Amino acid sequence: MGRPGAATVRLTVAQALVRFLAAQHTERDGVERRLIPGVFGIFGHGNVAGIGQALLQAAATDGDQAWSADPPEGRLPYLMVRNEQGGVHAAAAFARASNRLQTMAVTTSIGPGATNMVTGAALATTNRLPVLLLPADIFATRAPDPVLQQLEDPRSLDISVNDAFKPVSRFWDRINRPEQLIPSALAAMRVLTDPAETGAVTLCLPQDVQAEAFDWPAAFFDHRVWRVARPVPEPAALDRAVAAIRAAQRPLVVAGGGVVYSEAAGALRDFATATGIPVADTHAGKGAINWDHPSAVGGLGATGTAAANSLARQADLVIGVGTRYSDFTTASHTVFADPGVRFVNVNVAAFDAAKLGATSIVADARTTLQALTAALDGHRIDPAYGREIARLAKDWQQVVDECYHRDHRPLPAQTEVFGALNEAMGPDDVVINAAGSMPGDLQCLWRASNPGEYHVEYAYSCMGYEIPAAIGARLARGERGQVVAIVGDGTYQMAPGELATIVAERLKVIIVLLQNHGFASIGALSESVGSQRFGTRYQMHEGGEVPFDLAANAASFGLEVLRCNGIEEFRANYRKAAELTGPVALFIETDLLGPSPPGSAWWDVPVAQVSELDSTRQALAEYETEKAAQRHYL
Ligand SMILES: Cc1ncc(C[n+]2csc(CCOP(=O)(O)OP(=O)(O)O)c2C)c(N)n1
Ligand SMILES: [Mg+2]
Repeated sequence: MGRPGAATVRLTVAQALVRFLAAQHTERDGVERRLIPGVFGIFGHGNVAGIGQALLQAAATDGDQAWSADPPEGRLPYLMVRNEQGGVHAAAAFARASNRLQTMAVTTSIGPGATNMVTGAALATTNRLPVLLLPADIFATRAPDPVLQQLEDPRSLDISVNDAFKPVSRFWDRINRPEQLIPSALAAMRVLTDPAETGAVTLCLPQDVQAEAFDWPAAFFDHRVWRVARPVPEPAALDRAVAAIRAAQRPLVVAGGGVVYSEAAGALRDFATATGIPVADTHAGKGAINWDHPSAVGGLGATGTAAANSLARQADLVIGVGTRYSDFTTASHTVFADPGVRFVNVNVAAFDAAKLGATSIVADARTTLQALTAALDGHRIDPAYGREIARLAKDWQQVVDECYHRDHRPLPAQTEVFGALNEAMGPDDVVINAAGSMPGDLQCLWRASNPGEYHVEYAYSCMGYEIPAAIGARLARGERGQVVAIVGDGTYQMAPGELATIVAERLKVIIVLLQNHGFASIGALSESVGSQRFGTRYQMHEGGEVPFDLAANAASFGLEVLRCNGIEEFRANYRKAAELTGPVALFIETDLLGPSPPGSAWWDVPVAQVSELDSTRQALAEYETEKAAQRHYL
């Protein structure tokens, strides 16, 4: 195919894909970048001869393997990870830290290498983060079937384990013939770079097809720029939103990740300063408004601040910007309690914009916030409402100070570790976390002055994200600031493997390893649903603590490890860690039982409706009381 007489280039499918990827760029606001500056991966028989050979040719032009988020045109650096899931998490974190304007590809072998990526794909898609997944696949010719690690489905020879990626991908294709790569690669790039559609993009590459040669039209490899749009609000939708905001007595903004990805933090601050409307944030949106801005009221919902939740309960208009309204944000549809509450949602994705029966504006966050600020010129909230916001925000900051400085004994409370970190870290640093009791504490306590400072993955809340995410964040940030990943002992035991990558690549990250001998999070949840912390501690079969030494385990990867006996030593060791040039872990034991920050909203986790246990029956009574407040927003 192609124009008759047009130039062609003879390459394998894998070589063609690598050359194509090395020529893709994004552009927004006049700045052009490489869309995919590198590839993570693990080789096996499915990709070593195809993609592996092609990457060798693309990486080894001058022997210089140094990482750069802007590699020379035509080059595609390769970085080996230790688990394919870690590769996808690192790519997702890289994309998040790049405001979705860049991401990484991940190459794997077939079978287990491929399916190890399914969890990472789900995380990326749930978080609306672009990642390009290149699992190898079984022979398209089927000549040697069943190949090592082939599933074999008697119903259809067309099924492989890679079909498991379909529900967790926003685009999925299998390249069974070389020429299919052209439309498929272009479609893949469109989805990766579309803020409304983005997520995991999966191109399955049968291992024989990867090595097959074909005459490609030379134009397939031209420098290509994907323009990342800033869709403008439709005038009528803007008018409806402005009218709703002008009519509201107690409006509240909910700032989600869309504010961050759109680089709309400045526009949000201007909107809040001009109108006085309070701004609560979600995990993905934290830092979009600086914590000390007069309108900032902190995290919203199940693990939110008393200030944000109190305002949400009485809000008559909620303006959701770039949020997907997870159950943690809405406190499982209980936190917006005014009977007449209405929503105005700004989102690039129509799916999210329409949630909660909203007046929706399907548009870019920055463009829309600027338009709203202009259209609302002169409009301000009632001064009494402003005083209430200031009082609530001030009261909550006092709670934060108490949580940060408790002097809890004999082991410190986790919130004291966060206080020490928050006070030691600056606007150029980033804190990373995803699962356990930590995200909840961080959401209501962490003082962030810009969005880059806070990287908590709480859409998929996936144990095992934190360490690989530190790789992605470091690669995206270059030398800038400290990258600090907070890792619980549960997460650590599940997935410490990418520490090896961190050491091998000499990436300067600080791992804060919190040991509490169990699941503080699920333990507390278990207690609240009447399940008595069953199965949430690390214990020997015959009872007693498991004698692991996670600090020694981390040190065995080649990391510098500093053991911290108490908060003062932690503070001193953080200062040391910041000075070191290589990766370092700070190890500290904390109290499994808290104390935790005061809760002010609910989370729906159903309790057994019949039970032999008093604890469960009691929890059921409480559950039913809370559940009564749950509602639809129509
Ligand atoms: C992959 C995965 N499996 C299970 C869960 C459910 N889960 C959430 S938090 C948690 C325990 C985390 O333990 P740890 O890292 O020690 O943190 P802590 O709760 O002690 O703060 C579990 C099992 C999850 N979020 N992710
Ligand atoms: Mg733990």
